[in-house]
Formats: sequence, structure tokens, C-alpha cells
Amino acid sequence: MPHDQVAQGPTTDSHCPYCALQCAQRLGGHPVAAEPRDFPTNRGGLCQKGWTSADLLRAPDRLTQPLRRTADGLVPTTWDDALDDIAARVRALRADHGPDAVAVFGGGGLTNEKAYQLGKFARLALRTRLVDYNGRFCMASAAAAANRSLGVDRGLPFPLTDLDDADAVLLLGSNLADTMPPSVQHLAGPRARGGLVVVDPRRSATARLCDDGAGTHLQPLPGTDLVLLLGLLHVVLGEGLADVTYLDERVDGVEDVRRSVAAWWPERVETVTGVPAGQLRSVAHRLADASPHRGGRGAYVLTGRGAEQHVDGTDTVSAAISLALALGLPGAHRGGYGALTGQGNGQGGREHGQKADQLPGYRSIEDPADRAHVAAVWGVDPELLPRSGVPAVQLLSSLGTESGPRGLFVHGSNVVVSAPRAGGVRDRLASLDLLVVCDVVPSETALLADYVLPVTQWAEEEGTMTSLEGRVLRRRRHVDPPAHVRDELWIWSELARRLDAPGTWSTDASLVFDELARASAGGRADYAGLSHARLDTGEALHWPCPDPDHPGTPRLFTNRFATPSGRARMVPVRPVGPDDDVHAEAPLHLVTGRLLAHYQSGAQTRRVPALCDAAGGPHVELHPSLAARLGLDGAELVRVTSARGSMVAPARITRDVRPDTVFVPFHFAGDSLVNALTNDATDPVSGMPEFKVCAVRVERVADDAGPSAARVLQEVES
Ligand SMILES: Nc1nc2c(c(=O)[nH]1)N[C@H]1C(S)=C(S)[C@@H](COP(=O)(O)OP(=O)(O)OC[C@H]3O[C@@H](n4cnc5c(=O)[nH]c(N)nc54)[C@H](O)[C@@H]3O)O[C@H]1N2
Ligand SMILES: Nc1nc2c(c(=O)[nH]1)N[C@H]1C(S)=C(S)[C@@H](COP(=O)(O)OP(=O)(O)OC[C@H]3O[C@@H](n4cnc5c(=O)[nH]c(N)nc54)[C@H](O)[C@@H]3O)O[C@H]1N2
Ligand code: SF4
Ligand SMILES: [Mo]
Repeated sequence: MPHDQVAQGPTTDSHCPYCALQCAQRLGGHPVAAEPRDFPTNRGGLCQKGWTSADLLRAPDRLTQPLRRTADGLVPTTWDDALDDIAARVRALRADHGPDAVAVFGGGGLTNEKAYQLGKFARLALRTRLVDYNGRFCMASAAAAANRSLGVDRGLPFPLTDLDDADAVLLLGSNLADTMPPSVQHLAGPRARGGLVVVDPRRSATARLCDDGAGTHLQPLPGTDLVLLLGLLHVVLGEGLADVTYLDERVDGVEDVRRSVAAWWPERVETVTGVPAGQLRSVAHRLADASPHRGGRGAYVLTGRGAEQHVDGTDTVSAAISLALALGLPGAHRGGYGALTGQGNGQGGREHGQKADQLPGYRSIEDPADRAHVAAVWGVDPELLPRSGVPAVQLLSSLGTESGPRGLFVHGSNVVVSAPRAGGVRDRLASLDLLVVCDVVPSETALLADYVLPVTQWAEEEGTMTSLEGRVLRRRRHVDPPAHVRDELWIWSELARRLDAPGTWSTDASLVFDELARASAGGRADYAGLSHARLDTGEALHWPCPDPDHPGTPRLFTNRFATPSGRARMVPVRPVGPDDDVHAEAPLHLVTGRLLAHYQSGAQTRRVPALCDAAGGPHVELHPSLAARLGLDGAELVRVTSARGSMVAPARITRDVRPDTVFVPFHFAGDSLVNALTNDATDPVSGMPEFKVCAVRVERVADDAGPSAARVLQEVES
């Protein structure tokens, strides 16, 4: 039954359930609706997903009771029976194969409290080292690069509003006009001064913000951002544009980087990237002129997934950081480097222990002092804590294999749609002895589970989220969940009890937050001075916030970097190019990404009617010259095929994409599942898969091409 539940009060102030901009919302009315609230990041704006978010509460197929797989498929069961049987099966797997027989896959949409408790549940209740999460698909490369150069990974080490005053912003592989629409307000200043530079192989909505003199769109070959950045560094370091005082005082490794970019003169960069040498030079000069050391109002270098989701993503971000350092930007108050975090709690979700090698507060699970600190908070012997696990792609491909886990818990990810080489992931999930999926709706992954456990969603729960600028915000409950829906904190406490786990397992989010704060104390992401009560009385605060009187830290690196020496480190890097590069049988680059109206695997937004109307379903963006070669003249169906699989969707002919490239959004499943094609090769440093580029061929699908074509046409038409 569509369900619009009992409200807690007339209105409740909270934040959007979707992306990391975490726009402020006010929930109220009958039926419940969301309205924007003023907040620095969204300034009274919401995108269409935010405006329609209350429809999630009324999803017609909302999960409302636990389900168990039988010969007849998934059937309702009781919580007690489900939890008893899950615990018994975990014990049996553990007895037969050891604690790593059960693994955990988490999500960057979980609140801080849940992300923290999930890591603790994996280590203390399941005793497994195998826990990782979908942030590995998202922020892992930016995080790895920031850690090695700046000593800490906070996506934006400055408030987003700092962009307002800048003269120049370089956006590499971010389409924020579609992925965080209200954030476009903060580009108004740089655009008015002609200083927006967008690097994207597509003329995206964000690239179009450069029109009419507002900036420059560079349209490189996919997968060549690293070469482009080396070219910009070549010009900055070679033409005397760098901030030499800053480099002397604050940065190590400059000479190694200078040598490594010597051979990347602009004309050579042009042959690899296709970006004209003159354009590259003028962008380098514009960034330098915007930088404080040359009297500019400020310059920012920002990366999105387009530059990061590659096998050399970490090195690409390292080059972006080197460029920012060369210009004297990080910590300068009027400039910096930042990565635009994606998921609602993509930032907090990567700080508190659901990552394979991590304990809360960005502590390391291999470091003896870190283990001792967290074990003391958990009230256990440090020896009890497992060691590091493996990153997400490796974890997923090991499921059900001879030496791999036989059971998996999934909390907040729809991996059969969103993981690379998704066909293989589906097979691996099917081979498990026990798959438990907690979700709000019957996602494609939930439909494969042995147990589906219905959980609360944003407007039904208390907690905190940490936004893209490292600000800790309160998520508040406005409505009661459906009667048999439970909070994951409750599920973990019940399972922990049944598994005789040590430690305490509170179901109260504010108490779990207090414990998280203690566990993070003294760590790089220090939340020790925060509590629900403090966040309720004041503004949202930026971490680190080490004590209750500390005002929070909107800007990092103003005096020192978070490295042991306090100095930043430039890392010399070399381009390697895509793992699956074009060749005769697959002559086109496939790039994947997002549409404004849909979110991620689409599990949530494909259930919101207004968003389905707006987005119109899956499609393949291709250039008119390619369309002519394929004999297409409209929205006919095309088949896209890579070495791993194929998909079918209607063509969308547009000059916004390069003639050698096709673009497909990843929000759709079934026959239009683009991750059936993507490559699961990963970045050797971060474990991030190469979602953004692989080699494909495209063919027109004949009108009588059989069942899958007919199905796609039917879906698109409905
Ligand atoms: N509407 C919507 N908003 C979202 C989300 C969503 O699913 N839908 N998801 C949220 C999440 S988790 C994330 S991570 C963010 C992602 O936010 P973005 O990074 O902005 O999103 P993408 O569309 O994945 O990729 C951005 C751009 O990269 C380009 N690109 C592809 N290949 C390359 C390349 O080789 N080099 C360069 N320079 N660009 C390339 C694509 O053409 C695309 O326009 O969005 C968040 N916001
Ligand atoms: N080809 C391609 N693939 C990509 C990308 C790309 O650019 N191209 N981008 C990648 C990126 S950046 C990301 S972040 C991933 C995201 O992809 P996924 O990890 O699949 O993320 P979502 O689709 O947001 O899935 C979240 C699921 O959790 C459920 N959910 C919501 N709240 C809760 C909760 O509190 N608890 C629980 N248990 N469940 C909840 C939702 O209903 C949904 O089913 O996709 C990656 N995949
Ligand atoms: S930009 Fe992100 S946080 Fe803001 S309304 Fe849209 S989806 Fe929600
Ligand atoms: Mo993401």
C-alpha cells in the first residue's frame, strides 16, 4: 500500500536524501513534501530530485516486511525467524570456512552512525576482515591522491562558497550542472570574469556554462586528463607562472615533478588529447593570473568522476594537486584543490570504518596505536580486531570462489547495476550460500537475495551526514516508518546479540554518534567535539572538531599540511592510458555518467514518476557523423558491445559528444545496463575501477531484432 506516514510535527528541518551537496530541506504537509531551506551550499535551491524526494516515502513497491527466499521465490517472514536463521547460517559458514567466509558491502549513502556501526559489526560480530563499500567506485582515487600529497582527504578542504569570489575555476570531469545543480550558483563570479574552464569529452550542461565568454570548454579524448594536466604544469613551471615562494616554504618534490613534465610541451599534449596547444597555454595563463601570488582573486582546481574513474585516476588527481600547488593555491584562502564528493554521505562514509583498511576517524586497521585506541573504545582486546580486507572490485569478484567468501551482507548499494562488469557480479552473487540485502525498495540486487530486510530511509530516521565540504549535518526523522520496517542499528544489535559479539550495540543514533566521536578522537577526521545536541543548537560544523569548544575547521592547510612534515608533497606521475583502448573491432570510446533526473543505479529515482517523465529512459548519445555511418536518422535502437557484454538503447543524436565517443548513463538496468560493458580493471593505488572509458562498437538494431529489442522499445514507450 502506498504509505504516507504519521508526521512527528508540522515541519522538520533536514537535508536531501541524495547527493553530497546535502541541500537543506524542510519536510512538511499532507502528503509530505520537501521544500528548500536556506543553507550556504544550496542557498534556497533544490534540484528536481530534491523537490520530488518525498515521493520516495510513497514508492508503490516499498519493502515493508522481511522476505525469505523459498522455492516459490521471496516470501514474507518474521523478524525473529529471519534474524535467527541468518545468525545460524553465519555461524555455520564461519565454523566450516573461518570468519572470512562472510563479507560485508556498505554504502556512501548511509549515515555516519550506520557507516561506523557497520564497520564495527563486520569486525566484532562477524569477525571478518572482508568489508568494503561503494565509495571505492566513487572517491577512492581522489582520496588516495589527497592523502599522499596533502596528508588528509577532505573532498573540499574549504567551503563551497569560497568559489564565489574566485577569478578562475578549473573543473576536470565534473558535470555539476546536472549532478549538483544548485552548486552552479557558486560559479557565477568566475563566469562573470570569463574564468570557468571545463574539461569534458562531452559538451555537457556544465561545459555549456562556458558559452558567451564565461569560460573555456576543453574537449579532450576520454582518458587523457593526466596528459592534459602535465601539459598545464609544463607551461606553469616552464613559463615562470609558478608561486616560487610558496613552493619553497610549503612543498616538497617540486624538482622531480619539473623533470617529469619537461617532455609534455603543449604541441605534444595536443597530439594525445586533441586539445589545441594555444588553448592549453591560454588556460595555464588564466589560472596563473587568477592566483593570489599574481594578484588574482583566487583560483580553484576541482576534479569529478570523469577525471578519476580511470586506471590512472590517482595519478591524475596527483597531477591536479601538483598544478594547484605550483600555483600556490592549497591553504591560501583564495584558492585550492578539491574533489567533488558524490554520495549523500560520501565524505563521512569514507571516514568511519567501512573501508577495507580502515578504522573510525580515518585510522588505519594495520597501525598498532590506532588498533589499540579503537579497541579500547569498543571494550575489546586489540588482538580481536581483524586485519585489512580487499577493495570492492576484488571483493565482488572473489565471492563464491574456492577461497572467497560464501556469504555477503549488502547495506546501501545496488551492485548488480552499479558495479563494473556487472554480468560477472550477478553470477558471483548467485553462487553464494547466503546473500542478505538491506534496502528500502526491491532493488535489482535485493531481488537476488536469500533474505531481504526492509530498512528505514532518510525522513524516517535520526543521524548525521558529512557533506562534500566536510560539514557534519543533522538528518532528522519527520515521519514514522511503516510498521515492520527497522533501522539498521537495530538489525546489527539483534544480530550481534545472536552472534555473541562483544561490545555494546546501541540502537540510539545519538549514542552511536557519541561513541563514533570517541573512536575518532585524535584521528585525522576528528569528530570528538561534536554531538547531536551540539549540531541541533548551532550550525553544521566542519571537521576536525576535537573538543566541544572548538569552532570546527572550514579551511584546512592554512598553516601546515596534514603530512608528518607539515609540507605538501608533489608526486611525479606518468600517463598509462585506458586499460581497454580502442581497436579495429571496438573502435569507439564509451564514456558513462549521469543524467540530472536520475540517481546512481536508479533504485530510488526510477520509482519517482516525475523523474521518469523528465529523464525519458536510457539512451546512447552519439555524434551525427557516427549516426550517418550507422544509417540512423532518429531515435532508433542501437546495440553497444564491448569485450565484456552488450546493451541496447535508443540513439540520441547530438553534436555534444565527440565523433569518436559515445556516452551512456548508468541509471538503467535490464537490457540497457551499461555496466554489462564496463571494464573492471582498477587503479593500482586506489582500487577504483575504470568506469569512465572502455572500447566498444555500436550497431543499428534491425526493427525485427527479437525479444530484447522489443522489450527495450516497450519500456521506453511506457
Ligand atoms: N543527477 C545525479 N546527480 C548525482 C548523482 C547521480 O547519480 N545523478 N550521483 C552523485 C555521485 S555518487 C557522484 S560520484 C557525482 C558524480 O558527479 P560527476 O562527476 O559530475 O558525474 P559523471 O556524470 O559521472 O561524470 C562527469 C563528467 O565526466 C565526463 N567524462 C567522461 N569521461 C571523461 C574523461 O575521460 N575525462 C573527463 N575530463 N571527463 C570525462 C562525462 O562526460 C561527464 O559529463 O554525482 C552525484 N550527483
Ligand atoms: N558505469 C558507471 N557505473 C558507475 C558509476 C559511473 O559513473 N559509471 N559511478 C559509480 C559511483 S560514483 C557510485 S557512488 C556508485 C553508486 O551506485 P550504488 O552503490 O548502486 O548506489 P545507489 O544506486 O545509490 O544504491 C543505494 C541503494 O541503497 C538503498 N538505500 C538507501 N538508503 C539506505 C539505507 O539507509 N540503508 C540501506 N541498507 N539501503 C539504503 C537504495 O534504495 C539503493 O538501492 O555507482 C558507480 N557505478
Ligand atoms: S543537488 Fe543533490 S542534495 Fe541538492 S537537491 Fe539535488 S540531489 Fe538533493
Ligand atoms: Mo559516486
